[in-house]
Amino acid sequence: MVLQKNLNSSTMIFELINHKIKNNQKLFALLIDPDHHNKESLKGLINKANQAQVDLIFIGGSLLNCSIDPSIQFIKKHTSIPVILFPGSLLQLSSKADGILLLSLISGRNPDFLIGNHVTAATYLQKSNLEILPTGYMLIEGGKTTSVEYMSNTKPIPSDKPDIAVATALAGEMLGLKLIYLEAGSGAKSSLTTQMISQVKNNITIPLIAGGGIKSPGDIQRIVSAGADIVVSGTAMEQDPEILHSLVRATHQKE
Ligand code: 1GP
Repeated sequence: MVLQKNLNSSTMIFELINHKIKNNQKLFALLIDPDHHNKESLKGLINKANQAQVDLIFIGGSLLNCSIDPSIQFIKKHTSIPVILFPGSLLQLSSKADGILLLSLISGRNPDFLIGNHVTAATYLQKSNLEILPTGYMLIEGGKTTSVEYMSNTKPIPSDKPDIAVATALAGEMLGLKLIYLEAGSGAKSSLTTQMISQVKNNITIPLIAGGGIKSPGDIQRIVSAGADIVVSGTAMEQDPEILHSLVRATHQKE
């Protein structure tokens, strides 16, 4: 008798991440907020992502003006880069993507973002073919109030308290989360500190994602050298899509 319906069994994205890490490679994730694009700009950005050899595409945002499905279908039509939901809210679920960062906002104490929304979404996710990537999402102070801080109604971890970040990331790993995501917030004034990244990295064994306010090859070099396995950048390409190539190159460059 089958007592348990199979949870989504695909592990393709997770294997890709781990394979790269094992080979000492870093990954670049391009964050696309569909609200900030029309078809033409999206097509241009996807072409650039293909040429630059972006590793992953994250899709999501704080608000949503329209259904996310058409944007994902459009992106998937033009690239084979894995498309992963990075949902700002339950409105951003879509079975058209390849996977989902199932974010638990472990730096905060808002039950909706720790477990509540997950309960609401669980049956939908079970029926979808999305690869589930359970992620400990940690908001770190980035020099200004960011959308995620405001929308999630949670306090970020102070940027000069790496010990709190380490303990939070450790707790996330001990709870069985598969990735840790340090987030300074989209458009953060200051990106994550080297000290915070390296201390978290030195204390966990699961892959580390870093994002928020990363906009130059120099930022990327600093962040990957500090120990991030995956760097995420979005706003920089909205301001100047041409910069994508140099950001990906800096990520892939061997130290
Ligand atoms: C991903 O939210 C960030 O972690 C994206 O930040 O838009 O500042 O690149 P930027």
